[in-house]
Amino acid sequence: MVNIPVLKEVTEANTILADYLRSRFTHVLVLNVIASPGAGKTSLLERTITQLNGTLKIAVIEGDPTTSIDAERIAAVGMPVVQINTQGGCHLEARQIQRAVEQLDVADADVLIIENVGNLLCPTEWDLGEDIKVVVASLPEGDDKPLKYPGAFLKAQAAVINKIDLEPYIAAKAATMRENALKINPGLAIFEVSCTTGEGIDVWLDWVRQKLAEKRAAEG
Ligand SMILES: Nc1nc2c(ncn2[C@@H]2O[C@H](COP(=O)(O)OP(=O)(O)OP(=O)(O)O)[C@@H](O)[C@H]2O)c(=O)[nH]1
Ligand SMILES: [Mg+2]
Ligand SMILES: [Zn+2]
Repeated sequence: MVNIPVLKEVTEANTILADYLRSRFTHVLVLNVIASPGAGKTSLLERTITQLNGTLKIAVIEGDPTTSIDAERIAAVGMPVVQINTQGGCHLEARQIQRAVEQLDVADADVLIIENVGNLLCPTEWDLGEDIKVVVASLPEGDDKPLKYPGAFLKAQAAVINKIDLEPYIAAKAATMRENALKINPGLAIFEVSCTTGEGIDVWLDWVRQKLAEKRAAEG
């Protein structure tokens, strides 16, 4: 029980720092991408970067327990990227984002995408100063995931249902996953995509453009 107030203090300090970061992220749309390991976060980033390239400037922060494999994938498509290794830690925290943005030219970017550590539970509880949490859930994980991990779906504004190219081969159905996600959060914007074939990515990108435009309009 002794640990509970300590953890609360840590998350409160995190929230204060996240609010400060958010106040500094003017003119740039910040997305915090949350998903279980292997759902397709990096694949979605690669697609997003490649297809927005030339129209919007993107910067990326990669969170991973140990390697820089994902950061190398992002660098390979020509984007500025900073890797955070959490040394086994299961989520990113605002203090890590603060350090990462010191190494990125965020003021010059239109969209900053943060790939959180692969984990559908605690990343949801740690504010990184983002504008929007995006949850990625892939169909082969099972269409009941929104019901089993409601927190991520409750706090997200958008849910990307990935790997729909596999639907003919598995029992899970995109329509059921969509229904389950909406049961948890009726306000979710839901995108059914395949990062492998590119299906559905255009609709997702239109939404990102729209959210950036809305943020800039609100800033005046
Ligand atoms: N069939 C299919 N495979 C996909 C799709 N998107 C990603 N994958 C595959 O799924 C695996 C994991 O994709 P990643 O993008 O690395 O997933 P991630 O969520 O970034 O994984 P971690 O960073 O390890 O948590 C890779 O083998 C991808 O090629 C898709 O739309 N369809
Ligand atoms: Mg990844
Ligand atoms: Zn954690």
